[in-house]
Amino acid sequence: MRLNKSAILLAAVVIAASLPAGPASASTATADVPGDVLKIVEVGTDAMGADSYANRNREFVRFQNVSGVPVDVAGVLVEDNWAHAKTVAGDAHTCNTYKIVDLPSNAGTMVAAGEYVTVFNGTRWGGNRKVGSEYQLFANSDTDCGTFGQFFNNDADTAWVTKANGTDVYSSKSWDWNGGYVVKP
Ligand SMILES: [Ca+2]
Ligand SMILES: [Ca+2]
Repeated sequence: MRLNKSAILLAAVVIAASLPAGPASASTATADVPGDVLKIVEVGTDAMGADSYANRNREFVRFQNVSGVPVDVAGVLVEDNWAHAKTVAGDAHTCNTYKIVDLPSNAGTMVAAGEYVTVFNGTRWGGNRKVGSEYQLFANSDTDCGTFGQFFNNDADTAWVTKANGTDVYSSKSWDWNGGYVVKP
């Protein structure tokens, strides 16, 4: 059968209009709106008492996959304001930054919908682990970074969760001295 051009064009329009909005298009949409994908839900800004190398796990950033679909966190950066500025500027730095390369109890780097990732600045005997719906990662911040490895300013700073380029921001949380040890959005 031979179709004329207008009939072919009409058929194409009908097919395009009838494509279902499935998971593929949903994930594309959320990827274009990073703020609706990974959201910071809590930041540990100040260890109780004197800040030391031993209690630097009291500094942490916890974020949640709020997109409704699995999200690949390979290359995701967790940084303070100083390191974030350097990343955006393309300046090399090793302090105050953590890049996710793998996840414990996970064959890859996909975080399921609703799950949490917490990056602690210290270490843990046994290393990274998954507890319930939370991945716990330990950055082992160097003692030369910040104050004994504690680098989120207690008085005012910003925690950032971004893609590897730094400019695609999933979430950020700023604080101006809050009188406590953690801040939440
Ligand atoms: Ca601090
Ligand atoms: Ca303190």
